[in-house]
Amino acid sequence: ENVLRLFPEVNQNLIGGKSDPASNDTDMSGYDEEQIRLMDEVCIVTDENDVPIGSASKKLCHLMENINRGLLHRAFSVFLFDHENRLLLQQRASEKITFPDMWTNTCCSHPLGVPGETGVGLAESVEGVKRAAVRKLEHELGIQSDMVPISEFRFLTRIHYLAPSDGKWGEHEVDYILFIKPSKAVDLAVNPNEVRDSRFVSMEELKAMFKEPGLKYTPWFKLICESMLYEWWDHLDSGLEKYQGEKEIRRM
Ligand code: DMA
Ligand code: MN
Repeated sequence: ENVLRLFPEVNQNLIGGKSDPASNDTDMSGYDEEQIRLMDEVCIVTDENDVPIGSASKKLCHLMENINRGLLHRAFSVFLFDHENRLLLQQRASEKITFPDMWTNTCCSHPLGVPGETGVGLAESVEGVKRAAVRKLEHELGIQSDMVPISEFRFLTRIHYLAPSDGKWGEHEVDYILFIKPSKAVDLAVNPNEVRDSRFVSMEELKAMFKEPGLKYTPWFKLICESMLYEWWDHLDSGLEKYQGEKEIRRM
């Protein structure tokens, strides 16, 4: 309730919330037209316990001036592996408004305030996030939905973190971590407005890549690499169950 009192722009309808005119006075000149359009997507605003309390535009949710006043939203991070247990990385497009050109995990985005992607309890929220993940794997990487069936995603845990991008934009999210090792090999048809480059890496190759000068990494990917990624990755083919479905939110 506190957060909602601070943000009259936040729509208290969880589903079907319209993008808020009040957030649209931010100067967007100089940014990519398609990425500006995507800033009108409706994100799920949550409290610190990931309980949905409203919806607001992606733009409103990613302005540091709002984040600094406590605005928090729901997100997901997909880690997709191939048959050799190599992880698919992407380099974000230069067109991205937040964290452009940085290397990161396979795909990240937000479940939207639409039927099917908004959940209230954990089980329902996980289902919503998996549907959003299928949608964005297609949009960003051109991975067909039948190559990444909902049943093959494994939800591990939620991570609550805050990270500035530049002075104006940043992230403050409860991020659902999803692993998937599709049973069928995926074909990529990368969307250049979203993704500048992509590559599959082994654990050793990723560790070596971190030492390469000139490459930048997203803060959430770094946080996950520094905490649990390699342990989860080690258990990809056996024993991952014990890490799945964690109820506690990890604060980072
Ligand atoms: C947002 O990712 C989600 C996380 C976990 C940072 P993003 O900026 O790539 O979202 P989108 O692709 O929707 O712009
Ligand atoms: Mn976000």
